[in-house]
Amino acid sequence: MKKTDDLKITLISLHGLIRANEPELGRDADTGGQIKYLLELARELAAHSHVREVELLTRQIIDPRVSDDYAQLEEEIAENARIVRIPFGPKRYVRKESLWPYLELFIDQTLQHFRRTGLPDIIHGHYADAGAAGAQLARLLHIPYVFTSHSLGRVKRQRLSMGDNVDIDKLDRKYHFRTRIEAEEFALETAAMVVTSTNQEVEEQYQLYDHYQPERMEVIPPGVDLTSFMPIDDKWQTPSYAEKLNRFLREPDKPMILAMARPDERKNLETLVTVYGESEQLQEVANLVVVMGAREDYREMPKGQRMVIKNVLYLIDKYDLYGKVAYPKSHASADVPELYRLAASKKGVFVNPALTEPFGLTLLEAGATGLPIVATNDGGPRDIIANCKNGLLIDPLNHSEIEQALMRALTDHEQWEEWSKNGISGTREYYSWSNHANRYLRDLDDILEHSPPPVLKKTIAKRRLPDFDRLIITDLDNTLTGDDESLERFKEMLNENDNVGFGIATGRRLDSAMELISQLGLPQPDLIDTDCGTKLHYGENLTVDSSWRKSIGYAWNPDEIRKVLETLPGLNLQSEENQSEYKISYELDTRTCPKVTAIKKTLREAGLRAKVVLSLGMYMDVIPVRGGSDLSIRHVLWKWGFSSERVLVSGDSGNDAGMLLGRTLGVVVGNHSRELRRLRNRPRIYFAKAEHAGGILEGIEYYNFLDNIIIPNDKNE
Ligand code: UDP
Ligand code: LCN
Repeated sequence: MKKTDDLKITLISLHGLIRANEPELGRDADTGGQIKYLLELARELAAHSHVREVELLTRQIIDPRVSDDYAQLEEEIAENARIVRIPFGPKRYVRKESLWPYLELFIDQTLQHFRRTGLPDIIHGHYADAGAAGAQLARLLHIPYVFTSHSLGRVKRQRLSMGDNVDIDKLDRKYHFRTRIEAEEFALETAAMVVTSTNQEVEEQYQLYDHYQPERMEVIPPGVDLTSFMPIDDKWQTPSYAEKLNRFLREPDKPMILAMARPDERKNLETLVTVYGESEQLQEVANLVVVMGAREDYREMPKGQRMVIKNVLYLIDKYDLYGKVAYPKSHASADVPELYRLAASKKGVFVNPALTEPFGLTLLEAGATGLPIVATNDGGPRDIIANCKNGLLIDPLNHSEIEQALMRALTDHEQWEEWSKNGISGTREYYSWSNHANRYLRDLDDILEHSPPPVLKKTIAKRRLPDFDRLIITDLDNTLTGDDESLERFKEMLNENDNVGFGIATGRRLDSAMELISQLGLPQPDLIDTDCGTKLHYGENLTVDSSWRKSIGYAWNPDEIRKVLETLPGLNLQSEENQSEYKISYELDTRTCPKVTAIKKTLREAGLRAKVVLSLGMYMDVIPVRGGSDLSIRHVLWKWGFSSERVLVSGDSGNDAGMLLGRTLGVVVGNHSRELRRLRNRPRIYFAKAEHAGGILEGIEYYNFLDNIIIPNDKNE
């Protein structure tokens, strides 16, 4: 039993630009509240007496277009809290939607990081990308997992598709919604606790997911840094930043309608400018200040953000709003609290008309400085306004409602004073980070008390698989077999190179795999991974991997799975010799069976946890959540301390996909089946022209695997 004394917490957040000082918030669509949330959470947790260390894992970025700060491998956030930047995928800065193919590389790199620095007690993934990667790490290492989505794919997809003439396929391509939603499902399935910011997220947003388990969800709202976001006092003076706004405004003393958000479609800034542009009364009583992050060269911004800014500029021109609207080019992070105070000093209002807003840290910041708010009637704003009573909710698609709410805040002075006061006191009462950390740690206590210690303690890692310095792991059927001549050459290669270890990863059962291995005249494998990544044995005596064996049965309920799948059409159980303890195998009648996604859904809805793997388009294996060649091969490498760069893996069909991903050297043989086509653009996966064992030999040559290994397709090195 582990209590939360002396905790090491690993937070993971992969996209955007994260640095401890002067975070560049609002710079683009990937640098929003999540970054602020994480930095403040890390600081607060690290200050807690129960916590030994907090590390925030993110991506190392080496790119002249961004600051060198993001290239540093480590950076201190506060005492006991640091950012660790893991190199993976392209060195350059890329948008979050382009990170998906590189997550397995992150996982492998992070395993090496853990080997050097020790395992954490808790892994906490943030947003879908780190959500999926963190879940995979947690499953592999058996460390309890916590997930926070920050915003959800299904909800964003729904909201963005509500307008007229929306091309949903285009949206799916742009935002990779399918991948994102699948990642969120996986994170939700793995999480022992989901930390959400509002009740509405639990009740209406997470509810859209198959793995909705409200009993595992905890509403713990974030806080706001109350030392920076203080109201105006007697000593307050107009900040120099005001100059930057005054350049735009004909009557700078007028009240200010302030909006501040990343230039992202979801933030709906165009609607705000339209409402202001069409309202004579709003233009009469107030200026509009739209802060959309900082831009150096507009033309170098990513397309999505450029579009938002272009539309805002177009609308300013269309409604001829010159002299009434300010849209400053840049600001430092220290300017942000001053900006709210400046708006409050002029009896202005903060507006957030986002199409959806899971939380909205800007609303806390405005509230804490005494600036009333008008915000979208959605998750965060609803809770914040219910607690603090510091403004009005609006429908972000209803122009006249937005106009009226803004007018009320700007013209009803008594109301303004009350909202301003309420915001200052309400944020202090309900939204402090220390409350957040106390509740969070109490909940972790609970989770840790009920979790067994991680199976793979660091001490095991010192051992090594014997006698070789590199390892080939290959699938049997149709990869190694199928062409006798090249198989002979493969065997010769093994004979001539004592330093090369030999591993088999197959969907077959151990007995049938061993029979085939001996028929083919192959040497006894050093490692044999059978039954679709559910059983691991080593060496001459087929020694069982006992730590793997102990953990594989987790949440495995084969009788129920069979019963539930019996009800579906087109699923025929394969013969008994293909079934095993941790694998239920079906042959599909592809004319009548449901799609694999529907089969997975049926299992989830029945409360059953399992992985479903399709091979050769017609064979389907159902295995435990902790099984599969992706996890089994990583388990082997982790346990034996083998560097993934010295391991070549080869396969031909769907059940090999998992092990081909990641930092090992992948080879897909020429005769591969359709399921593997999606791996074509992955780094470190070579598609050989030659078929069967000839393809493996081609891959060996490609990586110069028998000599000084080179990795030609690696985009990072
Ligand atoms: N922010 C900023 N400058 C900008 C836009 C936003 O500093 O131009 C900061 C803002 O102060 C807040 C965060 O970015 O701390 C935005 O968080 P919020 O939760 O409101 O929205 P998100 O961007 O996460 O959707
Ligand atoms: C993402 C959002 O969109 C905001 O609503 C949240 O405040 C932020 O993350 C932090 O959780």
